[in-house]
Amino acid sequence: VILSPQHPLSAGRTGDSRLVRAYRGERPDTTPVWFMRQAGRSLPEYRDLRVGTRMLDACLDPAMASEITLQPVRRHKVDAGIFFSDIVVPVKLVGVDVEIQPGRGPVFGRGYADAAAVAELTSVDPARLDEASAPITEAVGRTIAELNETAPSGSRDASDSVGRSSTLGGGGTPLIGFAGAPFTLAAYLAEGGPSKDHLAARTLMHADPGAWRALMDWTAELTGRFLRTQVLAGASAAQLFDSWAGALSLADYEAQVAPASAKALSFVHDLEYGSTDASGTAVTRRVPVVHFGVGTGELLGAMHRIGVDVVGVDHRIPLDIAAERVGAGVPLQGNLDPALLAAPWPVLEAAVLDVLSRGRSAPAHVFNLGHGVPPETDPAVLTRVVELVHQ
Ligand code: 1CP
Repeated sequence: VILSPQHPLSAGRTGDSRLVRAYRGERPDTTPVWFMRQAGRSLPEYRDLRVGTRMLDACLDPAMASEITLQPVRRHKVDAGIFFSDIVVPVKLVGVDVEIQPGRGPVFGRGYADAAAVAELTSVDPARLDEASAPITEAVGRTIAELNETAPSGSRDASDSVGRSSTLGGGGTPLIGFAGAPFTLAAYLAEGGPSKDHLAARTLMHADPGAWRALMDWTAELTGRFLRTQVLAGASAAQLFDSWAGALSLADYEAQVAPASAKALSFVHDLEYGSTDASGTAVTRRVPVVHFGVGTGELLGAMHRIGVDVVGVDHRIPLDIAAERVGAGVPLQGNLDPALLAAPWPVLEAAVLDVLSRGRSAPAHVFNLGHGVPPETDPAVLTRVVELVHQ
């Protein structure tokens, strides 16, 4: 499927941005940077806007979701926006009882930890999501309309030898779409809410492999459709968050989880756009996909093998070691320890430079944190980190 001519990738607005170039393995003029959870509670303008609106209502209000997505781009001059939403939004949109409780996270009306519960859940056709996705499509559309006009200065290489920047309609900041990977979503669904060890999901996968496969299959299609909607509406890259995959052994990950994650990504892998390569020859490219998880040092190779372009790495494993584990030729994203955002500047500065230096072990590197921005973070520190990375 070829993306529409108005899509920022097809229209040449984001295809040569620092972010998309790094995601396809090139080294742009400077390392691109964005932060997981860059939108949200660390920003006073976010806290102001959210007063009186519940989290999932904010996600489904296109004007609000778009504004929140844009806030950190305007403030920090990061190289990408990440769509303001949540991994449980598609579950909510097909009518499942779920809310996001402040300070806790997603909480379901019940847990889905046995065959009967899973059968009830999966009786809802995931294709119904497409009819309910209008708020997502509209929020992404509003967001890219503004992002098209907000390229951080120099974010496209001015010295492009084939003059693409000037011939293809100017720069724009890419929007990253995202979705939860089936396991991370299933960890919440099985438990009925947040948990530390995701025991209900890990038990179900062995206690009732049939029910587990049904749950993973359903979740994969639902979350894959959510991701596809965002890309069709204008996202220039996609990130699959398997935040809790680090709770699994490599064997369980490969046998019980990886196939469902690959199925989720099949909903975006067929989306293509026309571009030109460095010699000016016409090429067709796929939308770049990043795969991230927490505590996944042992899983990095397997997480790459499901068929992604970029592996996101948390702070527990240095990028040079991660580069060895994923194998040659794979761009990496990460991995400053979020705890260091509250450290004295000289300590933080040294840590940022260390991440950048280790990132040179990979063919390309997108600077990020090892996990999300802590809510108490001073936003001025994030802006300063962006400036340092860009220097
Ligand atoms: O009212 C609030 O501010 C609630 C806090 C909040 C926010 C800002 C939640 C509840 N979700 C979000 C937005 C969100 N969720 C984004 C926004 C875009 C950005 O990064 O700027 C993203 C990417 C997510 C994805 C998400 N939700 C993940 C994967 C990423 C990660 O952090 O590992 C997960 C695991 C969730 C579940 C979730 N939603 C919210 C919370 C507090 C949690 C985690 C709960 C837990 O610890 O289990």
